[in-house]
Amino acid sequence: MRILVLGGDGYCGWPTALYLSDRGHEIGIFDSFIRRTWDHELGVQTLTDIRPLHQRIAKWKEVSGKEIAVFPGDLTRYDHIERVLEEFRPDAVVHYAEQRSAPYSMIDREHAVFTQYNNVIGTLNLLFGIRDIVPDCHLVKLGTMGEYGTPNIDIEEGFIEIEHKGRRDRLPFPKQPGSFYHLTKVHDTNNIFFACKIWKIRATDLNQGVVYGTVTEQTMRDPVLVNRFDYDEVFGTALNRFCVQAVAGIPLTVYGKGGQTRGFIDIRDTVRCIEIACDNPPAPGEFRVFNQFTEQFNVKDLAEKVRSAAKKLGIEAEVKHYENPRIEAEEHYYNAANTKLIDLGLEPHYLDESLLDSLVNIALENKNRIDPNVILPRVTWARGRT
Ligand code: NAD
Ligand code: USQ
Repeated sequence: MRILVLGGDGYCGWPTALYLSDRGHEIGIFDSFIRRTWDHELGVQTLTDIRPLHQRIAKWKEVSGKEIAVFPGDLTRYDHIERVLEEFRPDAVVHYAEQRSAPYSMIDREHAVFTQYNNVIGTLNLLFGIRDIVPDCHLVKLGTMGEYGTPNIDIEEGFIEIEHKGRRDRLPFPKQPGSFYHLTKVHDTNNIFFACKIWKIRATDLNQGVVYGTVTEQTMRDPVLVNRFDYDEVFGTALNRFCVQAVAGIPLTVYGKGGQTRGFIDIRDTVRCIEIACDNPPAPGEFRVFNQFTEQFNVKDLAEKVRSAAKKLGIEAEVKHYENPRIEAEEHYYNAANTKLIDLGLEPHYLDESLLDSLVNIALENKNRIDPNVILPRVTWARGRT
């Protein structure tokens, strides 16, 4: 297949592009590199020493013999994506190209507006581009488990059968997102669902949980192929952050009571899920939703797991409950369905000791790059950046 990876320079996009290239697909990467600019804006750097995209691509060609085409461009500029769809003519577009940090979207009005514009308008441009240029192309869109929030009922995969006043229907599962970022994913979902209905576009919305890990079989082949590993308060996610905090000697930052339960997924499963979605396209006009996570954890238990993994490596880490910068339920029911990708062949990598060891070891190897000043939370939901 010819697969265009939007956001292919990012944390999920780069290993996805390599994995799909390795599996014999023809890959193009479309990216504006704005993610690297946000690091400059925030004064942070990823734990790992990521290289410029042209170096990454050249090294991949050297180690695999495979070419990846690069299309610099901004998805919020229709002329940029129009040109690439016309030239590359993808069979599938994997859309990762959004601002994905909840705290970034809560910094202030400007960052909230930027996030909503970047994500919603970018996806809308893509939908028009697919309709007009590659109508049979399969849109594989990254959504988030956070679209559902934490309802007091089981979470289904996108839709729920409801009986109301004696009548039944299959309706979109209710959405209760927890940040202006998470809200953009709900807006995208509505726009994509509508476009499928009226234009017969085929789309898969992957509601992904929090991703952890950094290494895949392909990124391991050379240090130049190394992936991002964010640990700062804005872009770092729970498990990855805890591993770095253990090594930095900072008490692990459990927000509030720590009963917040989320779906989690290993980055090696992220790339496989994308392949599964591409290999099994929906029918024209079909809008389908898969919940893309493999296990549920609450953040307190996750921090404890990291603490014991660090202990085995001779590191004494402390787990601390910090005042929660977010407004979210800290103790709640959570039970989300995730069978559709498994039914299509996903064999999950579950979080085990060896993976935790390897993550703590990556943090140890890069200890000199850890900046302790960017770890504690400063962005609050109530007041923005303090
Ligand atoms: P990332 O920030 O590392 O990568 C996103 C990439 O998209 C970056 O390279 C960035 O430069 C690019 N980009 C952003 N806006 C763009 C635009 N307008 N035009 C062109 N390129 C643009 O993020 P990630 O962690 O790889 O996440 C990828 C996707 O997966 C996002 O949509 C995110 O919401 C979703 N997701 C991520 C996680 C996670 O834990 N990382 C979990 C669930 C869902
Ligand atoms: N949390 C802590 N301590 C920390 C960091 C986070 O307790 O140091 C808590 C948060 O309060 C939250 C949970 O851990 O309850 C998850 O936070 P996170 O920062 O790991 O993840 P989140 O903000 O939800 O966002 C990440 C990605 C986003 C993706 C989402 C999937 O950045 O792109 O959409 O995970 S999901 O969580 O399923 O919505």
